[in-house]
Amino acid sequence: MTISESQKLQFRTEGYMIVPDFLDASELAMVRNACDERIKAIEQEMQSRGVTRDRINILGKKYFINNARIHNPALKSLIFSEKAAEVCRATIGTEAFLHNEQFVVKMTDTDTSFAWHQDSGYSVYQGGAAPHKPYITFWIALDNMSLANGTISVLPFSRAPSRDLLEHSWEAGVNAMVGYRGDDPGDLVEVAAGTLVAFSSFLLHKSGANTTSAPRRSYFIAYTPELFTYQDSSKGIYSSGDILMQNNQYINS
Ligand SMILES: O=C(O)CCC(=O)C(=O)O
Repeated sequence: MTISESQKLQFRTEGYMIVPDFLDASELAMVRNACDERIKAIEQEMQSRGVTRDRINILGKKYFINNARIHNPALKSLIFSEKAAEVCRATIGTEAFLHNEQFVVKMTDTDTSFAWHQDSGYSVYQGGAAPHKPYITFWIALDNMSLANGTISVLPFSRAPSRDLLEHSWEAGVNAMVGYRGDDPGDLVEVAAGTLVAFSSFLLHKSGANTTSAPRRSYFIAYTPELFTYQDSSKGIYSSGDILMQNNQYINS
């Protein structure tokens, strides 16, 4: 897999780029299976506690499932792959540490949209991370993504209020952090399963509701060019921190 000059240019100027067929058929099947296992596990766990809401998870509606690699180690062959390092090299440079990985699942429901935000907005304004250089998010479509099933929209840097971190605040009505309240609808990203959308953690994005009868699954992996701490530095490093690339050398963790 090579990243073209025009993809790199789009990333630099607009904050994102699209890599079709990032996953081959067997990788796609492996990641989908891992996702389906985690969905079952989170549903059982919430049911056993008798809760229907847990942070931004809503039983039967939407799930954000972190650190799936701990239960499904096969995911590490993708997270710590040479091609992941290649995308990092084309976007954040010569150093890359795992920041976070999670499945984002929207079951059939019209209440599954996700408001405008930057990923670093969640890190800083909800997670308590210290200010940091932008990191890279890999948003990988596990299903064909469309307006109907709640794909993402991005607000390219050239139309955004800023290429830097924006202040985010919690909005109870949408059960999410919000970093943009303007009227630009953004650009809808309709892509096939297996496609990677790689975007800066300072890129505003949102996603719509899933109005179809099938779950809509995405896999999200983020890598950071430098390890950063919490604002309260006594809490230590904010990211997962496993190394993918150091000094431009891919490390097979
Ligand atoms: O709907 C999605 O898959 C995107 C979720 C998202 O924007 C995020 O997890 O930051």
